[in-house]
Amino acid sequence: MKIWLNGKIVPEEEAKVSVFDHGLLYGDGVFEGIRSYNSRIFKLDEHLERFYKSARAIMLKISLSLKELEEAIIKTLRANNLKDAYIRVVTTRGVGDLGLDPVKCPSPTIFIIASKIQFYPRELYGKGLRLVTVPTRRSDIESLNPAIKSLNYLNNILAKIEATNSGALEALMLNRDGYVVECSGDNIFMVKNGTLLTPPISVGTLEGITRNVVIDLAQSFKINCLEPLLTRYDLYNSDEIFLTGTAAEIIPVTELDGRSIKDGKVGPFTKRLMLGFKELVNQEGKEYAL
Ligand code: PXG
Repeated sequence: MKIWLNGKIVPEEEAKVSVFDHGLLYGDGVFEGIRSYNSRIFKLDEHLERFYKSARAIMLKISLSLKELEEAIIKTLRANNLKDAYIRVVTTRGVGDLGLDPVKCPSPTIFIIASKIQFYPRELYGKGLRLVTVPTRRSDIESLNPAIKSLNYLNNILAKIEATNSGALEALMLNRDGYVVECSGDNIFMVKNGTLLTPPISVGTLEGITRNVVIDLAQSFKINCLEPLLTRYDLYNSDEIFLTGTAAEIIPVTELDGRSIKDGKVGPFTKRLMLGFKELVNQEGKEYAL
């Protein structure tokens, strides 16, 4: 595998960062996960916009222009001969001393990994995932705003550990007030009486790119979509549940906290949106030649 690191394509074995990099010492940095399908990078502009916004929020300057970063991503895809890829773009505060102070880190580290990823087992897309609510609450907006896609993912990792300990692959996370926020690495949707519902950004949800794609798809299918406050009670009594994420795409949930959702089968709205999503990723996106 070839990695793009600080402006150069290097072999995986040579793609190394310092133990003094604040990305490692403190999780001081931001990242994006992007997909390409059949030589098209899906929602590239949206991902890069979020990347620059995350960096701005933590006062981290990205040395590359948008155009240069786009070129670097395509260069990485070419170097690895990938038509279908999961792309990870990461920038950290860079090398500093053992103190927290980011001012002492003069040059940010930036790297791009392009690889393959299969998030959930294939068969779960046909039969649905088992989800559990975990005790760890999602970070408060006032503490560490989840809108910032930072390298500080311990909140989500704790949730993932709790889900794994309960034998589930994904964790449902609530906020301090007990409202449904999202999962450890995916957004959540439910269907009730033909209406699509997803938690609002204001409860501390990451504004997922896939979440927005699903909202747009619903609109084009004339499916009503709302963003109300949701509780676990609402989810337990829903007709359908599914999760969205760049890596996961759209994955059905057929059980939550031991309750089967409706009849425990993947519902018609989920199926229709999954199909619509599949069509979209093959039509849209920034094309590149290998
Ligand atoms: N919520 C959170 C907290 C995320 O981290 C999403 C929602 C979905 O957003 P997009 O824009 O991808 O539709 C994410 C993205 C992992 C992993 O291994 C997950 C993400 C990123 C990197 C790794 O679970 N999630």
